[in-house]
Amino acid sequence: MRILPEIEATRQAGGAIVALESTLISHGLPHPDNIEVARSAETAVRGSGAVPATMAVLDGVAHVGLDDDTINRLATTPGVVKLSRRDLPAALSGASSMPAVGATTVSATMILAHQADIPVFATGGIGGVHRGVTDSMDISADLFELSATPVATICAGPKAILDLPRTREYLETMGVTLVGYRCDDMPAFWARSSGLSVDIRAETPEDIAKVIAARSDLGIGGAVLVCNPVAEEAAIGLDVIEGWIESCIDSAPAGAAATPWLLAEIARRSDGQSLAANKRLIIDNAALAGRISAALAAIRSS
Ligand code: PSU
Ligand code: MN
Repeated sequence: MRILPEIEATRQAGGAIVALESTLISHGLPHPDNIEVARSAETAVRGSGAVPATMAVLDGVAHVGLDDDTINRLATTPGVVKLSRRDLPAALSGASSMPAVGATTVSATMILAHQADIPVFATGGIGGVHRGVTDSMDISADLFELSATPVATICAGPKAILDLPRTREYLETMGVTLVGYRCDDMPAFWARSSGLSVDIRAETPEDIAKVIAARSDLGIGGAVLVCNPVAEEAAIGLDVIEGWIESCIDSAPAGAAATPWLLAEIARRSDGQSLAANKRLIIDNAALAGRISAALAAIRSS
């Protein structure tokens, strides 16, 4: 694992750090929006008083914190592998026949963050139970990770392309603490509400940090999942989104390619409206995560 010196120093001083993922750079957003968002998310974390740690695997080594050249490489190289929990061993094996450059999903980023002792992580929207699950059994590894790994995750809800009621149910069954930041309903990524409730509403980053600290002190593993609805100005109505989804979901590929394909297709069908919402929510989640991480660091040092 290679940790940038600034991140290592912050960690040793008990300062605030926010982990960021890289699948949204390599597979979630088109070029050059992906570079712009990767940089803006890091700037937003800093603006909240924390240090950003964007994760990726490069030439068989886990990187905690990326320089500009590396972000450009992840944003422009075709064929970067999408790494989730199951893929990390091969990517980190050093074996010459294995794919050695990969972008990390929510699950892989949480694993690396936990190893690097980073308790807070920001993404756009989590993966979840896919529509048609009773045939496909397609459930994102993100959900298992949230149930197992103690890294608080800040998101704008599960992606609206998913089966949202079943995703909500899975989170409940697996004991993930679902916190709404100033909202009562679980948001749905591009939309501010899914119509499904969160477990608990919090009004401040400080209160969220207290919940994270309490879960951590319990030692039960698993995550607090913080849902931050996309800003009003960028939000799209769920009924509008549903039309775009229904018009293309039957053509989506199976497996790991499904989510990137649907995000790109819906960006096209929405004339960039979904892309604009996606960009905005990633940056806002990074900013909120920075404030939560700073509040958590204050609790830990008191
Ligand atoms: N948030 C975004 N865009 C993305 C993702 C999150 O705004 O592309 C990525 C995350 O890396 C998440 C992945 O883990 O989508 C989910 O993929 P899947 O459904 O294949 O598990
Ligand atoms: Mn899947």
